Amino acid sequence: MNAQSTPRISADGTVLHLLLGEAETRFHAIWLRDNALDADTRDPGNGQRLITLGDLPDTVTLTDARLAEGQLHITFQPEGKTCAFPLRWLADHTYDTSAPAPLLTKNVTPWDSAMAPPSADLTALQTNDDTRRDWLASIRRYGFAKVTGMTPREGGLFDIVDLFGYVRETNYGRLFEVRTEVNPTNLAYTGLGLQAHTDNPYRDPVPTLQVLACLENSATGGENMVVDGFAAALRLRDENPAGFDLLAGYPMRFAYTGSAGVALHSRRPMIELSPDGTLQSIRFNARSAAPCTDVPFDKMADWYAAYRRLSDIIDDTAQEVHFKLAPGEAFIVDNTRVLHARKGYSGAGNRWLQGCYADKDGLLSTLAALEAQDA
Ligand code: AKG
Repeated sequence: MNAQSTPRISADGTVLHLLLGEAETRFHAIWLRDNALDADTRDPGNGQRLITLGDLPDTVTLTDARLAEGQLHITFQPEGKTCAFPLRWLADHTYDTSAPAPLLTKNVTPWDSAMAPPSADLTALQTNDDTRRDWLASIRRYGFAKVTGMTPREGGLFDIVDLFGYVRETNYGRLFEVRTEVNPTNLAYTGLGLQAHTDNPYRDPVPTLQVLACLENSATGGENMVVDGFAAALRLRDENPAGFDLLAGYPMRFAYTGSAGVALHSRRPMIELSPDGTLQSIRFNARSAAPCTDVPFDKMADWYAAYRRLSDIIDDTAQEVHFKLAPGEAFIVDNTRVLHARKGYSGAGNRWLQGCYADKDGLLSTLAALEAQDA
């Protein structure tokens, strides 16, 4: 079959064979009918599907398939309905592959201490769509980016969230103050060092983005570190595949009951995979780890060994990028992937950060819209 050859329909009419590029690919008749692009199937304005599967015949077959002007035209039976599919659209939506799902999606690149932090100036982000698109794309790729050139002021961190979406308010407020408090409701509000962690693992769903912006940082210490949790998980998998499977295969428990009226609990694995094996998220937070009760007795020792090794990998300076935020600087992390840490601080001077949460769906949506604008 060459590029212009006639598409072929299987003898029972349920499968279409089509040459796309160099390779022949198959589509099921039911898949094509369900995903038809015509105005009776999809609303032309908002793109939403107008039908349910119950509106389709029990058995859908194909009786005619031909190519014309870059489109595939096929006729569905028993409806007798002919629909057109752009070949480009079909190429973007093929599923006829035996390759296993990749461990990382295509827009994700793991990193270690050699990575230079992606960074952009706030005014440029607010005024230049290309800068904003590239900065958002680096958060999608690396799960982390810095912002410079902010005016150090209370609530200034919301300017960062305004670049792509909305704040996720929690029991810590719309924003939270990260500075030493007399009776802290969270160890983050002390001068203690904090091991690299993802925030709020005791929530389900977790806030998928976290922003931390610096207003003052004259104390000694208080540097920040970030660690790619996906890179750490991949390193564990290379060293100890069975340990990786244990952390991915059993739920961990996380809890927070540190302030009145709040009792947050979750039951999720530390390494979360999609059903077909792609790395989806990391939850790691020693402060909020609750007793693990879901690993069978005879696997608990191995589960702990894997947990200990993951913790050691996360603490390895070869995995971490570190920096000291200056007033007017901030960073954002993908809280489903990148862990953040802080060195302890003390002595003269002040350290004052403000933090807030937001969600990645809004960020990815804004990025996709900016990319579509360029396409
Ligand atoms: C948090 O608020 O989640 C922190 O880890 C605080 C980080 C810092 O103080 O730099």
